[in-house]
Amino acid sequence: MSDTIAALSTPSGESAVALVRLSGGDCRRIAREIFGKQTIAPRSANFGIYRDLCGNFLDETIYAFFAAPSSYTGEDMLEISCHGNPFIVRKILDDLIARGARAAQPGEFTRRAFMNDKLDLSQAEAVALVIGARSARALEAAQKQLAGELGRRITKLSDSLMDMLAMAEAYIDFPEDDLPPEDERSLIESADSLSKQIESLLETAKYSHLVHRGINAVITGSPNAGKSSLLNSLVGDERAIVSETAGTTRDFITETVLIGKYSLNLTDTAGLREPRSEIEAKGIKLAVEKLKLCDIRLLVLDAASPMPDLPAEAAGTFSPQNTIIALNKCDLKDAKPSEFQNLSSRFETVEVSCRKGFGIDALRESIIKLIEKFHIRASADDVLVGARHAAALERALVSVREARKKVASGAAGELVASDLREALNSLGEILGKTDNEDVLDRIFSKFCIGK
Ligand SMILES: Nc1nc2c(ncn2[C@@H]2O[C@H](COP(=O)(O)OP(=O)(O)OP(=O)(O)O)[C@@H](O)[C@H]2O)c(=O)[nH]1
Ligand SMILES: [Mg+2]
Repeated sequence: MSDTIAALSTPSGESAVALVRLSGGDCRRIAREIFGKQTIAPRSANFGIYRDLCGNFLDETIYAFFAAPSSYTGEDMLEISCHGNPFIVRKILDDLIARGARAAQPGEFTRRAFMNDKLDLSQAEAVALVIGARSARALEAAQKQLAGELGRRITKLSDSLMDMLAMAEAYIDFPEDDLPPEDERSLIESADSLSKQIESLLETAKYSHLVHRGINAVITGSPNAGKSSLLNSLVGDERAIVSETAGTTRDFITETVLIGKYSLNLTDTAGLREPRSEIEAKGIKLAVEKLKLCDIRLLVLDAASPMPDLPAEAAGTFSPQNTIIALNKCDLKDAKPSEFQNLSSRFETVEVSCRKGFGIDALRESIIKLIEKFHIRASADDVLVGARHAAALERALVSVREARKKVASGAAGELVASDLREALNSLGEILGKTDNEDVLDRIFSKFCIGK
């Protein structure tokens, strides 16, 4: 019987309700002792006075008992909802430990769910993704993974590999026989089809981090062009200082904004020009560093001023795939958007006025268009592959290609089978069909306590 773990599953701090969770063999006994009831119907909400071991009143609570295996972890579980006061929560947790439970490690509830086959490893990882999702697209992808979609795709690939393995192994016992041409053809076709499917999954790894961590976007341009005004317009708040003094922004400011289904980590930076002071020089250096590393750039130009001469180091980072021009101050009488035609023929350009608020929605649309054209595949029915999955898929792909090469060159079935087995092992790692404790420790340590 597993030991019983306990943790606060809601954020610590003041709240209307806090949820304390337990999982393990002692849940039933602990619930009976605390609430003084001999029988507790599983899966029902019960009102109960929480009294500690010494009989002191701690709180009025609602609790629910889940009997194994019909629970999140697959073990007996107890959930106690108390008032969201950190002091009450501390007393309850101390009492639970005095009654024989122990404090849960980060991710330990989900780890137990995985160990008890309630979730495969990709689903367990998805629990953290669902909780951390900050955009509609990230949530869509995380929920699909939690529902087992990645697991199903990997299982399908593994099934095809097993068919191929059976075919290759059939000839291991007869080394003097060559693989019949029709089996050889069938193995090659299967290997090609598998490679294609793995490659298509791997494609999503190129942008899954953009979906989950958000797209890093930098606002850049000359001093006074209206960069901070644009950040404020997109955030919908007076977040950055706006002033008519050129060179106002020095340090960078990052805010997360939602644009369509996507989350953008939007950074306002210092205006680019020949610096007039040491502090401004530092700000510009930081701005250029941010520009070099970001995913997309919003170049703000003052439509009423001539085209500025931007430093080559910054200008060199712009391409039509990663840059949108916001032609600002189009409300001014002397604004001349047509003078920027040279640029607007190459870059997506939107005429805006941060002061009057026009063009901002069009800019949002252009940002979505650019993201979906060059950065994140728009279709929502793909499952997104994370870095750990991608590494395993890459290894599987190498083995499948190697097996194909061997079949084509008439190598012995044994050698082909060995590559196919390697590929199967690599795919197995994605779903956790591995007993590598280090991998599991690494995955679950990223969770918070109580998950
Ligand atoms: N007429 C007009 N003025 C604007 C517009 N947007 C910004 N401004 C003004 O332009 C000036 C500079 O705006 P900021 O947003 O501070 O410009 P910035 O690019 O962040 O400037 P630095 O931080 O100094 O590089 C302020 O006086 C703003 O009020 C606009 O759309 N129309
Ligand atoms: Mg500024």
